[in-house]
Amino acid sequence: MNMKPMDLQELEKRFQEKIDKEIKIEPNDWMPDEYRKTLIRQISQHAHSEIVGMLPEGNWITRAPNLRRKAVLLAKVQDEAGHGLYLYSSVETLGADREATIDDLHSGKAKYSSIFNYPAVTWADIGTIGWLVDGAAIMNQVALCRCSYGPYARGMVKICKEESFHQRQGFESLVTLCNGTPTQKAMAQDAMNRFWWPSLMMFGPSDDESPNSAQSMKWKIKRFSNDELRQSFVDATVPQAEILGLTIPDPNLKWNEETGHYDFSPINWDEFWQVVKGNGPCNKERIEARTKAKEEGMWVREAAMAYAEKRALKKTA
Ligand code: BYC
Repeated sequence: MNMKPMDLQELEKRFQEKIDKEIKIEPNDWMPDEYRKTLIRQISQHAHSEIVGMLPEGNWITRAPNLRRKAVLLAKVQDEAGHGLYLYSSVETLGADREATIDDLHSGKAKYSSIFNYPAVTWADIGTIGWLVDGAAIMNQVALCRCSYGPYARGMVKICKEESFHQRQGFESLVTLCNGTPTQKAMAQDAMNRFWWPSLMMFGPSDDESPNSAQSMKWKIKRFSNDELRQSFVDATVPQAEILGLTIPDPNLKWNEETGHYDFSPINWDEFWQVVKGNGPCNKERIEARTKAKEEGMWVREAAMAYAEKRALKKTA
């Protein structure tokens, strides 16, 4: 844009004033390029997480232990697809091209949540993903319902309603396992042991290692810091683990009377960055699955485009 520096400063000032007054930013409003870029980055990565997140659970639909569990899991995975689609639409309102966004996922340029690079190896993993992974996701996403960008905030309201159902279905599934045979209980504990730390990593690097946080908080894209949300998640989840009779795999987990929070051990950030950089247990498999789905679905998109063109031609004729 050909604009004098003063004009830009004034626009930025007015933009920040709007944010400070809690007025939502809408797609046609003026916004700083960096605000737009940050949102495209975060919302597209969020969309990718929903879509890649369908894979570990989708793998269990055919192996669910009964018809009720199968129907519930099928509906949950379908919900995740819906979340991905709302979020891709929300990215488009910022002027981003959906196909290019998806290509960035497939080429490894765009990130998606680290958690989905861990395998779901037993049925207990499915309950645990619902309980811990969706639980962590809600903790982060409830705050995003108040994000300064209107389309993202509104999309998150519906997503959060569904996520909270997901979290409860996960917990309910684990209640059943934990009250089952000793083998079933052990299976639940094993899932807890593998998913606890990766769930804490979902909130992102600690605040002093989070390059995007300060600006995102100022723009009210983020309302709470990564560490604040992680702490709220730990505080909310420990009593739930007690109800299930599961042990959290952290010898240093302890209630702190002074802070009114649980203390916990340091996170293995090396593992986190390894997974984010593409070296987690399932990164390769996940991207291959998404790329294959795109290739195999190409004919459907081509047919839909051809049909749309034909209809448009008929209309003009
Ligand atoms: N994994 O400066 P920071 C779900 C990256 S899906 C991978 O703190 P920011 C579900 C971060 O992107 C829910 N990368 O960043 C689906 C940044 O790199 P770039 C997913 C991560 O953006 C199916 C760098 O690290 N939820 O619910 O201020 C089944 C530095 O971080 C991660 C969302 O996507 C990670 N865990 O804060 C079941 C929520 N953490 O982009 C369930 C929306 C950080 O600069 N996203 N990075 O190259 C957010 O709220 C924020 O983007 C984050 C990170 C809190 C995740």
